[in-house]
Amino acid sequence: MLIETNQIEQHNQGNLATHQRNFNFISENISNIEEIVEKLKVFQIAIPSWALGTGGTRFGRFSGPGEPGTLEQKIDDVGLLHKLNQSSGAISLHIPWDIPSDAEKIKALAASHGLGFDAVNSNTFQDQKGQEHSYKFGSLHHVDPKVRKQAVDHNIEVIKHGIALGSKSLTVWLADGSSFPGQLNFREAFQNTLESLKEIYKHLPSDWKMFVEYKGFEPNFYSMTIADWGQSLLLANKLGEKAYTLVDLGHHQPNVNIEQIVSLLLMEGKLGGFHFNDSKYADDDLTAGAIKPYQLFLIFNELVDGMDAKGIDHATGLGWMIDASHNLKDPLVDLLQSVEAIKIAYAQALLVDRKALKEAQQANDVVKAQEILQDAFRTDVRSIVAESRLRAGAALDPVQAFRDLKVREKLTEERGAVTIATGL
Ligand code: AOS
Ligand code: ZN
Ligand code: ZN
Repeated sequence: MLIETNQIEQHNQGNLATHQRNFNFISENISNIEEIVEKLKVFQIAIPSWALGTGGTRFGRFSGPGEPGTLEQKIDDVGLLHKLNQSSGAISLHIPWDIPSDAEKIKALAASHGLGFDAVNSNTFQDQKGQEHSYKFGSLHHVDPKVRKQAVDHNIEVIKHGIALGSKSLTVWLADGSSFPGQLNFREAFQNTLESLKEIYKHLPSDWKMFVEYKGFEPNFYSMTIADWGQSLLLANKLGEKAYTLVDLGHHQPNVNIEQIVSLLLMEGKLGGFHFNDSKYADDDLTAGAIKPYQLFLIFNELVDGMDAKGIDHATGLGWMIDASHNLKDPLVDLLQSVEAIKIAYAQALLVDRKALKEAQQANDVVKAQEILQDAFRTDVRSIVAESRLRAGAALDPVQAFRDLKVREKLTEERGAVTIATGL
């Protein structure tokens, strides 16, 4: 093991006095602090296999040292994250980038790190070597039934890999769309997509979910065939009860009220899960909470409110995942920061005085309602999140521990200084 339990304990010893002072201070003002700490402790955010390396942009890729080159190494990396924060208990695989040659072995390796398998992701946005038909003009929406069939078959293949690993959901994200007016018949593209998804849906095991991810633009710049939550919801409703909408925070135009979308999808029982990231412009895939932490809090505020109203378990009711890419920072550190930001937003949402908020809303007391939300958002909950980690056996300060324990240096020694992780 690259990080030993006693090293985490040592790290915690060094930080304990300060932590306890901070935690005791905040605990005094929160009556249900124990309940909040417990909820945070069990809340896990899955890590996508493609976020473990340096992504780059079309203008270049500056790969980092010690990046994972194999599926085994990717699982090891998520194992390291989980060891440090006990909050990243699952990995989300991408087929064909992560095809497991021996599912049982891969499962055992993951289990040795305490990891499970989150959603499996299909890829019909790139052509693979030896592939018969090209996805240049789309996949599930394609005008040619042969292309659609190839893409459907790929998704069925992905489900099979997922079954072998113990995954319980399939995420479908399509690059399908058009870049010029007139290129596509919108209705036919939508119908073709629906028919293709129906075919895939037939192959979904009964205890699985299908997540239909939408995206406003990119790689197509005039229309995307599943462009927004309305189009995704339309498909999910037509497909059936195992189909849900997946919200990737970066897939909206700037300033869209994502928290309202989340609230209504939850109300309809059609919110399947999340891809967390942050952005200034669109699909920038930056560290969660790096640009708009208040928005992240407001989203969690709606999540907590909506899930409690429906009796949905916070930890297991939805698919929680990060979808990010890294050009500047060490990917592992970036992921630790993202998980922390998500948990901070969740903790703040748990602090909201819902009874008082309801009363303020009923009384049209706008000032009070704003005060209630901002009071929660402006509370420094970092020691509460740290306490939940401490109780789970994780590091009080995962980023500091990562650096002090020289994790990247050790990975570089093991894997080499010039490495390129597979993925976006
Ligand atoms: C693409 O923009 C989407 O966010 C996808 O969810 C994801 O990044 C992709 O499927 C990774 O391959
Ligand atoms: Zn995504
Ligand atoms: Zn994206």
